[in-house]
Amino acid sequence: MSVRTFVAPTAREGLARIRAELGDDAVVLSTRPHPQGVELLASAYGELAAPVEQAPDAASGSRILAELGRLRGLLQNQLAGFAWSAGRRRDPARVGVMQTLFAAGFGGALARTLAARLPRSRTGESARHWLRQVLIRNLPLLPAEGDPVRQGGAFALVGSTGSGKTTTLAKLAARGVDLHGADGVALVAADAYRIGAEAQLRVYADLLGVAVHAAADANDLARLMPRLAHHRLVLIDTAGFAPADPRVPAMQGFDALGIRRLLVVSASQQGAAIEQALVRFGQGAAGCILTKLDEAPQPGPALDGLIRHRLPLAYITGGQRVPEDLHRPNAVYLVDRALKGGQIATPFTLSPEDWPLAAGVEAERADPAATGSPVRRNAG
Ligand SMILES: Nc1nc2c(ncn2[C@@H]2O[C@H](COP(=O)(O)OP(=O)(O)OP(=O)(O)O)[C@@H](O)[C@H]2O)c(=O)[nH]1
Ligand SMILES: [Mg+2]
Repeated sequence: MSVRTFVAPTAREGLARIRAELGDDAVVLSTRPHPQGVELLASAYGELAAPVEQAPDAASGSRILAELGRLRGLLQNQLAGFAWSAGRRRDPARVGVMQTLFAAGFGGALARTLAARLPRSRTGESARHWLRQVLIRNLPLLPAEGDPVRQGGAFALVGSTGSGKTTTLAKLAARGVDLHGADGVALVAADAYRIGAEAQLRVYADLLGVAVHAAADANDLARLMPRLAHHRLVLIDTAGFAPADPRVPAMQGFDALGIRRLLVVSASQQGAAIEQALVRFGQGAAGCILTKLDEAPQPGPALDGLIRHRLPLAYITGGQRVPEDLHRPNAVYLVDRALKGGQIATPFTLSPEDWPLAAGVEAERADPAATGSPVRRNAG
């Protein structure tokens, strides 16, 4: 079977040429953009249907298998595209929900789940309103009475390197001093083996007038904790690790010492890095602190992770200033920030003409008349 390549200024002209040269029943296997317009791969129907005349030898057998595999890929590509365009025609509101979420950096798993739950009656503005409300309702927040600083107890700040643990701990400590007085708060540097880590904490402790202790390892920490029991709030700074670091699971050992973990996640990280942090550090954590919102043009991936993992948000931070840049989370603000992030034009955002391509229907791109006007990317 021979597959031929045609290049034409438009898909329509390409199809006309294919028909002229290969016959009316020629099969278009795929199309894709080309600097001169569009490139089409096509085969005459008769050739496609032609039976294999002789038993193939081993070499030609594997060539046939390879060709069949390629054809299967092309076909899947086309079918995915047809499904996309059928879905878009049948249910533009549902597709619009997915596009809004993708543009804001939310992932496919959550986008598909939410789009599937969009009530039939919701379209246009009403669908956008529904999406915003669903995100707001599903973003888990620690209630005010569960505020770790107000409630008191021992909390270890854990998370990836540089996520903002020590700076956030200083902000929490300042808040703790406001609520419980300097005597009510103690700090522990549990990453004492790192040069400068304890010194960084001591600077904040001195500024706030609170006690600071160092724990070289888990045994040290176990010995220290009972001695700090009279403090209303004990904040433990830990060393940052990459989520895949083999030392991370040992942090679950804090639980046995009565220390609750607060996962510190930078909102400006990639979705995949946030997901790893949630999976590796977040198991059994009491809550999450989302940092660096001031640096995150698209906090969508972070909200996506919190919603899927049901990890409640305790605080957010939006700057380096201690103690000013620490706030209790507000779901309306965060969801609106995330959806607004979807309106930023970046080279990483899919544009309307990329959507069918991403779904596999390159053919539609070349012939917009066949599908009607493209769905708006941003539902704002
Ligand atoms: N823009 C911005 N910067 C922040 C925020 N929180 C922390 N930082 C900065 O991020 C950098 C790292 O902060 P640290 O608090 O040292 O982070 P860490 O998690 O303790 O780092 P390691 O202990 O090395 O794992 C510092 O320059 C902080 O000032 C924030 O909310 N916004
Ligand atoms: Mg630190």
